[in-house]
Amino acid sequence: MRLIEELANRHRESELALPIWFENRTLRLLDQLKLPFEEDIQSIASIEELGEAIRSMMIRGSGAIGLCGAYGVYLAAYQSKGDVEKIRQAGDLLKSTRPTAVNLMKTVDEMVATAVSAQGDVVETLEQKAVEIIERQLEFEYQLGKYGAELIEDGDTIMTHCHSGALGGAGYGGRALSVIRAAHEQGKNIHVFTCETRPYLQGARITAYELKKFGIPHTLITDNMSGFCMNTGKIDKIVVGSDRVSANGDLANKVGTYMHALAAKENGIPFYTATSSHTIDFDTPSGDAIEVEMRNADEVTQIKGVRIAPEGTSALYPSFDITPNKLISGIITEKGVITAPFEQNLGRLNEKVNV
Ligand code: RUB
Repeated sequence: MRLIEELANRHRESELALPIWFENRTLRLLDQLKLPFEEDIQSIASIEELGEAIRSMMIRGSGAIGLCGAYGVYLAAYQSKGDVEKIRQAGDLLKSTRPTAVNLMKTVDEMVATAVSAQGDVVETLEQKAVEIIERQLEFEYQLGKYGAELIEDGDTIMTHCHSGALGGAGYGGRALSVIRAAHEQGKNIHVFTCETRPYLQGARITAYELKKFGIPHTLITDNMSGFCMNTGKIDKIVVGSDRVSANGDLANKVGTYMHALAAKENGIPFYTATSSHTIDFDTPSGDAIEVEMRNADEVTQIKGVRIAPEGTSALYPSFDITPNKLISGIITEKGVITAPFEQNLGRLNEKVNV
């Protein structure tokens, strides 16, 4: 436990906002459901509790739930004293929580494969692996932030959707906010329009909270205002995160993203997704093969438990939508910015930078 606890201490000293960490041999996470009004830290005692925290959106965002894969499988290893069967079951439980974000699946698979092939002590081997995954994801945030910031000009207003930030990632800025934070740290005078993101309000509750923390000027809009803002010249660029990018560059991201991308195309506004190579799913050929998580209709008919529609109203909540690659100007990754033709250029991702 020493290695993984020291990592959290180091990260806190580097002004990172951590979504999840180990402290005093206990897994802790910041309850994102209570933001921005309360910074409530929850202790997680079991893999079942972690699974429930992910399902309930207490911890969310594709990067952060990817980290849950590393922390969770290590927790199972620690508690079971390295029982590989229990580790595998914990991995399956975590993977069943949210189907769309591919990072969680990949991280769990990497941890379980490490357990299966471990030569020495399974618990120690998995602790080292978890630390490696967390460090790697953080490094990706710095790198993609640097590449993405090159696309941002002094004076730009950037629109983002949902929350693709530090608490949805490894602590620097996740994906979209790593680009924005890096541009701001470079001294560029930027302004951010954040869409509130119905029904869970991640944009209003969490993106606005982080932008305030980073000292980045911002304006909150409701999702249905984005077309007006684009059409009246208020937006220069759009940067969103990504829960999964298929091999041809189609993008699964928080529902509403597709609508913004259509309006961006119509108005000639560059539309970027910030992601990492780990979110590109080469096993999924195109967006129509991505499973879109359907959540409980109560989350639409109620806000924080308060009913906003008549009793008995039926509602639909697809948690994500698919933006086809033809609407995407570039995919910002830790290896550079990928542009069309996406299928070909994503395929060369491992070889080339800035294709
Ligand atoms: C979060 C969401 C974010 C993505 C992308 O979904 O859709 O826009 O996670 O951001 P939820 P990132 O709140 O349902 O988990 O790529 O930074 O994760």
